[in-house]
Amino acid sequence: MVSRRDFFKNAGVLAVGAGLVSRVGAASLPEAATMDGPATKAPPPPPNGRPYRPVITLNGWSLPWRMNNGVKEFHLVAEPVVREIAPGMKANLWGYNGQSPGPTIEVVEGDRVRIFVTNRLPEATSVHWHGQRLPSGMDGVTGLTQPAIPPGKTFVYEFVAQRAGTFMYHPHADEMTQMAMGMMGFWVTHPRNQADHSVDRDYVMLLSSYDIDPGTYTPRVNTMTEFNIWAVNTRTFPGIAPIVAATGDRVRMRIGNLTMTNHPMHLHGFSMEVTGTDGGWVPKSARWPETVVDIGVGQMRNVEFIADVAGDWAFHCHKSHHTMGPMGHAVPTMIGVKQDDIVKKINKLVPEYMAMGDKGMGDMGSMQMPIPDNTLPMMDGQGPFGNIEMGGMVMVVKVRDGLPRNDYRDPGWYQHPKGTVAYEWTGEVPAAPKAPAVDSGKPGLELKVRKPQGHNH
Ligand SMILES: [Cu+2]
Repeated sequence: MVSRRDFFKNAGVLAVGAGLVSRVGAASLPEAATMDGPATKAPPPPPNGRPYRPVITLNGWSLPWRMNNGVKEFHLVAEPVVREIAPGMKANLWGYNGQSPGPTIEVVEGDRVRIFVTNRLPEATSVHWHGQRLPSGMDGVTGLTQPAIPPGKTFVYEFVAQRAGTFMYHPHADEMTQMAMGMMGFWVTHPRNQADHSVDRDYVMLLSSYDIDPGTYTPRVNTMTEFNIWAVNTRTFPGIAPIVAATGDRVRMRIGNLTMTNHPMHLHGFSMEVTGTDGGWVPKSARWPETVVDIGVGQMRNVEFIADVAGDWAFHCHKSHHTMGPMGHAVPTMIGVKQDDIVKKINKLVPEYMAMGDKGMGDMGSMQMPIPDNTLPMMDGQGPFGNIEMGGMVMVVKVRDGLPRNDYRDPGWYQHPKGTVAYEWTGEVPAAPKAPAVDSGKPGLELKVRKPQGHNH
């Protein structure tokens, strides 16, 4: 038996009395659990209701509930939060129950769910349950299906989780502001039959973006497309927890995109398939192998792969500017430009001016240059072989032999078997094959290319 107290303790959750909400509602509202840090909290098995295997929210947690006459009751609190986006940078955001993204809500297909939403923001809000089948009046669109939830008030949503799958929640009130401020969360409805769609490890991650000037704390909320922070569960690399799996595990990653652009997510080392979307499960016969899955704006994708090769494998957005730290937009290319003298001159006028790399940007991470306070590490993930030279939407899938089933701890860096790491060649370099000779002939004539020998493709 897990007592309610133990449940909260095990979940690493600080329980906060509902009395903070309102005296009248205190007697009937479930506790509003809250979270104070960005560490991943692996949820305990469900204390009551139908069984399921919980998902792991990277750098996040799942919201506890109480059972009330067979109804699962949750309490979401929309409120200002402080989120550590990566070590060295915190942001003043809006979120739910202490963090951005809000806690993941996990239920089982067929559950009747009641969600109390308390608004502690300075403006009205609502919650839209993205992807759910529910009564129209529970869909959370301010003005269209309900009045907005004014500051200080609590509304109730109630519906049956009809369909197993992957969903989100986010405001449908002043959306541009509220989503730019980090208001979003995951919803997973587990299948009634546990054997359906079962995997060994099930991770959830929301892609979000922010526009926060280096040295400041609050996002610009009128930015439309030019965001400068590309985040996974409101964290950036190297601040994102690893995706841990045992060799041979079937791994699912449920990815939702609440940014204003698409993200082609690329998995190294494995082949993955889209097994579901926010619209439902993809039939087996309709799946195909990919190493890059594009997640469009507002879309959700369940991707699955067999983690059959041990190692440290990158999983990242393939837009290279989404794997950068806090770059500005107005940085000119400086490759090949000798800057030493000019930097000294500029520094007399602008002490904090930094030169951008003249041999590329790869050396930015290792520069010991002063950067403004509260700025993301710039391409500064330290790996076992040096600087990883990426930030933003980058994760590491860590596959290890013989990991216990419920072990999600960071196993450290992969120990490569002898002879399996790329290495510097110090011997004689083999002669590079010569390019085929080209006879350019007269202008306007076809190029004559000598046939390569011994190759026939
Ligand atoms: Cu991207």
